[in-house]
Amino acid sequence: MTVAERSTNEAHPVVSDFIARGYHVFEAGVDPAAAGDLLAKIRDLRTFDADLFLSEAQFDADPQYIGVNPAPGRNLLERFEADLAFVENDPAIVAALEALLGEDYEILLKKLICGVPSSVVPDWLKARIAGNPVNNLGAYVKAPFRDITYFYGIDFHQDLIDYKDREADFITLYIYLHDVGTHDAPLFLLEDSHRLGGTLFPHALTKKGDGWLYRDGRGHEVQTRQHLLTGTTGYAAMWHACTLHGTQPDAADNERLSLRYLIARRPGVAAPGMDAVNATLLGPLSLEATRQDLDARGAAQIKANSVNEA
Ligand SMILES: O=C(O)CCC(=O)C(=O)O
Repeated sequence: MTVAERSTNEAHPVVSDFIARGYHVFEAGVDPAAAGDLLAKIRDLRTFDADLFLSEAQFDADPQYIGVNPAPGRNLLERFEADLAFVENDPAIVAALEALLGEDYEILLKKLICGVPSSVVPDWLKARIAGNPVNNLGAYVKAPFRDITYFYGIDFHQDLIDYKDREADFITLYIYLHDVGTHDAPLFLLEDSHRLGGTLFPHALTKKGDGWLYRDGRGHEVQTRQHLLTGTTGYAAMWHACTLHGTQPDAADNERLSLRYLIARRPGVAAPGMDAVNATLLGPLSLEATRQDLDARGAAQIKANSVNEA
């Protein structure tokens, strides 16, 4: 890369937004018609109702907490590769990814996320998971449906949580496949939270003003502003792997369906945009342990949830 190209990348608004706030919203989003077409195909394949779930007796007969999320060979999006061009080839998205991650960036993971509405979550399950910080429902969903990730809310977390010992050299890209308002379990994102680098989950957050006071346990703190990601079909936003975000349980009658991508610099390829962002962080770029909320089986051992107080 030439010096001129390097300074162009560092000047890209996605890089300055990541440095200033820890995230970037694409003003124009991605093609809403293509998003709507994909949504219709997904809805033809899957009904998001109470039939998704195991019975309590079935679950208790053999609780499985690991291997209950999309993975290669068990990912609904694998059959929609061609339909994802509206995201992956969108010029604004591509330009932003190149500015942050350099050329030839790598998609680590792409999957469909469903925010499951309260009306379809069985009562026995609601009672069990009340107050848990991470309500990923994969463990309770019938095996054939585990090609999507199902959430009933998740407390503020960093996407670094799933990548212990990995550097925060990747971003998350989120696309809404339909309009998402305040009652559709929108993402809550804490501006400036990326500044403290990697910290252990659950995070030390105290509600203050229009945001949260966030401490890293190492002597630093930052006052964050809470930003609600609401928008219309094709809404697109990107954030740093250390940016705190979460969702409340979906109080609406309808599921929320979104695309979630994790995208990284390719090993050995220059990523001056991300390097410039990471040079501004106060804390570590990687962690030996990222969470302390689970027991050895992967079940919740802590009851605590900040985002539900937001
Ligand atoms: O979509 C959701 O409800 C939460 C998703 C999220 O925060 C994540 O996947 O990291």
